[in-house]
Amino acid sequence: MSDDDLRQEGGTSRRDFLRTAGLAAGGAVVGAAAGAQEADPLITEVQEWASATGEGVDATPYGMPIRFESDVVRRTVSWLTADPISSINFTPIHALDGTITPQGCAFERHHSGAIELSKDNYRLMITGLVDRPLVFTFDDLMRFPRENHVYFCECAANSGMEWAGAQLNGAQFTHGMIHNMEYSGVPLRILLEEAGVKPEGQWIFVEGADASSNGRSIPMEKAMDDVLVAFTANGEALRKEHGYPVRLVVPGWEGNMWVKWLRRIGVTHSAVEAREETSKYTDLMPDGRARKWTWAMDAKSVITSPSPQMPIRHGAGPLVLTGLAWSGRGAIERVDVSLDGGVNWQTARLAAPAQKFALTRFYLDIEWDGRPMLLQSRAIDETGYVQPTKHQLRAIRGLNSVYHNNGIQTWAVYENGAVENVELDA
Ligand SMILES: Nc1nc2c(c(=O)[nH]1)N[C@H]1C(S)=C(S)[C@@H](COP(=O)(O)O)O[C@H]1N2
Ligand SMILES: [Mo]
Repeated sequence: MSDDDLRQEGGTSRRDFLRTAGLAAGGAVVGAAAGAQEADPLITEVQEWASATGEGVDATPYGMPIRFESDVVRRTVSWLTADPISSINFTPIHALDGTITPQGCAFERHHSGAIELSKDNYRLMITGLVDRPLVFTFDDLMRFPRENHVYFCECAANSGMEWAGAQLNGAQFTHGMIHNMEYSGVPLRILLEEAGVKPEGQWIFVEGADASSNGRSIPMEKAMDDVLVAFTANGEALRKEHGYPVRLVVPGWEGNMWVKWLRRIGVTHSAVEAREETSKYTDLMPDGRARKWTWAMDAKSVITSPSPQMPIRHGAGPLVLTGLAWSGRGAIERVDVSLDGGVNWQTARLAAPAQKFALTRFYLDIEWDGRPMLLQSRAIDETGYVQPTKHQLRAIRGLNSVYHNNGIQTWAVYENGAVENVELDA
């Protein structure tokens, strides 16, 4: 089972949203300030939680989110694939802030389920066109110099269900096949140099220890550049579902190359030989030809709040618009936000200087007048590339693609604060 099985259902286009927007029930309290003066028993009276002691430090050896946050979890869409072992779940990006994705809610994509592989049983082999074929234990890997980097990992199928029209009502589902973590690992270059790559070794073929093996080819130039053989994410060991004990991290490139439970690296001759073995990830064009070699993820962004799962609960007045932007070709340079479906644009504030191949958080602080909005965000990366509209993208790629949908997302915000996934007419 591969990502090719991700099915698109006949797009429930919501082109007539403008009419419904006009009819949406009112209820916005115009002019309400963020903060009130009246006496509130929650601040004036002694509460139950202040009248007794809380839990001791021995209660929770490994912490979990408090129960009030129990809806901030990965979710699946049941019709995507036939079986959960070959499926995808989605990061709750609508409910997170900052840029780091906690491992416990970082999306998962498996072709044959998450396996349990111990450090003791772990081996990594480097074979093929090398001077010294090598097999490393986990402890061997720990003796090589390490680096730390924050990188996003986006499945090429992220937003794939939206090609034919607005379909899934939530940023989690439209854009949640992405996570962003801080990895510690050994640069792959160091291990390849240890094995001694022969001059004719131009590609590597990487495989995992799971039944699917998820074999993928990577050009030597990338392998020698910034690819990491990683064993921690956000400071702790990789979770089972992200490839414990070791996964490949391929910055900026599509998630399917980030091989989990990394087992074998074969150094091979030519691009063609290596790529033909596994050229599964292609983008079908309207004329029947297919785009291949589409490894880097193009610049993309999405407003995470407000969004369908994060309606506006407070009526008119101060409103924080926020979202995420990223590019597999370099750092994010600028993010623009539109409140009127792309007619006018304002430059958003980046929460921190953008880092190459990592998620960038943006904010736009506005005074909402309580009227309907058509929210969009548009990412621009350091190469000057501007995130296209969905219409611009479809004009080139047609409707048959699954992968690499980086078109601009539109959220319709209604007067009552509800938010819906919509598409604009061209
Ligand atoms: N061994 C192995 N590696 C794999 C896969 C797999 O099924 N097996 N899935 C790939 C795909 S398609 C994606 S998008 C990423 C997802 O990584 P995650 O599960 O940590 O989010 O892992 C990639 N690496
Ligand atoms: Mo993927």
